Amino acid sequence: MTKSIVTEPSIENTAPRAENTAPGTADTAGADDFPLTGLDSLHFAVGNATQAAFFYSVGLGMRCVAYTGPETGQRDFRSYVLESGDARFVISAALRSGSDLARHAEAHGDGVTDIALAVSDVEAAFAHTVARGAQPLEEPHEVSDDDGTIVRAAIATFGETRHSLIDRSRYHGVYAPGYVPREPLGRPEPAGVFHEIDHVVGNVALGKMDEWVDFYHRVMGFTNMQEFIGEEIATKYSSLMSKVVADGSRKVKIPLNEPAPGSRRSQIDEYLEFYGGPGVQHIALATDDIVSAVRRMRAVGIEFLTTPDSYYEMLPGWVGETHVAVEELQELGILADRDEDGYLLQIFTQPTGDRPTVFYELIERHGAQGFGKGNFKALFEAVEREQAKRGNL
Ligand code: TYF
Ligand code: FE
Repeated sequence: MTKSIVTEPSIENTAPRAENTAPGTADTAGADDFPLTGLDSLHFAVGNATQAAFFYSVGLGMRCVAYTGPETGQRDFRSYVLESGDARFVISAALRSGSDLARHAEAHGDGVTDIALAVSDVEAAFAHTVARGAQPLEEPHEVSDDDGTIVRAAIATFGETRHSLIDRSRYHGVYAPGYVPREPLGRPEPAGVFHEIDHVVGNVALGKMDEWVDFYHRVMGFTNMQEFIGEEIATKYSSLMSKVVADGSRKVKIPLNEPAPGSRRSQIDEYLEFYGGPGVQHIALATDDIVSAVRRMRAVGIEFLTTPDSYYEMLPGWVGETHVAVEELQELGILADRDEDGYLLQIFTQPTGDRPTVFYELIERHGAQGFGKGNFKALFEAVEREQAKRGNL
């Protein structure tokens, strides 16, 4: 294993391969579980990390904990680490043109470069995925400072997105070598608005969803979750198809969308055009108190999709009781859904950047393990109203 000093943010995922095509499987023998312990972090390449960090602090109630940049000896980029409960975002921007980081921001707008996975054995995880056809991006290596050692590697996934594989069990510093502790920005309240990442959604090109589902099955050992948007729902109103893959422990859940051919222009087509290819579409943030979360976010100017009053007239009939009165759900625009195991409350922001690409979901689960199937119609109608306002429907 090679050693190096700070390598973050390494975002290039440019080795030649067919556009949007999941790599084939070199070796499917053996059913060893991919040894995944959870989501380590989400990494963003943005045009202005200083302002984005402020947005995530004030808008999403995250706490800035670490920083690297020119003042700490990092001459090429600034990077802010923000946390909320178990969720960690690393937000980076280049200081001059020409780097991979600058190119990523130029090509895609602000977006996710890396869905970093926590693993207990980086070398085993890397060998496992590469043997099954994953495209290697970074060989396993160690990064160390006085606070310990992080082991990391990376493989490619859809578009220019990567999965870093990270073991930080022997690291005790604030985030990683090269980073220094940083005061919170924007006076965050002690309890954030969310405590973990519930799921991360990828948009892939027309006809590629099953290839990427297959990639997660064969390479990562993920399995399908029940919820999916098939042709029937797609042609009726969603204009997209979707399947959900998850690791064995269900800690990492990745719904994958593709556009559904039809008369309307799919919201996924809109994303693919403006993002410049496949990538992360939305990040669902798990909260224990969606009502307070939405109130706090609305108070600082975060905008959500709107839901017509007719939705709330129908709601009690099929969802029944939740711990929040329907009037309060309606006031805040929160959606509700129920399945055999319980109910969930959810809401979706408008795209949070300039391009109609990345947005956020807040989700409060009370038993239900789905993704809000009962809301798909109302949700996709709301998305399409916004798409029409942008002239993209
Ligand atoms: O993650 C999900 O599956 C739900 C539903 O463009 C959804 O949040 C699916 C596609 C989409 C927006 C929401
Ligand atoms: Fe979602």
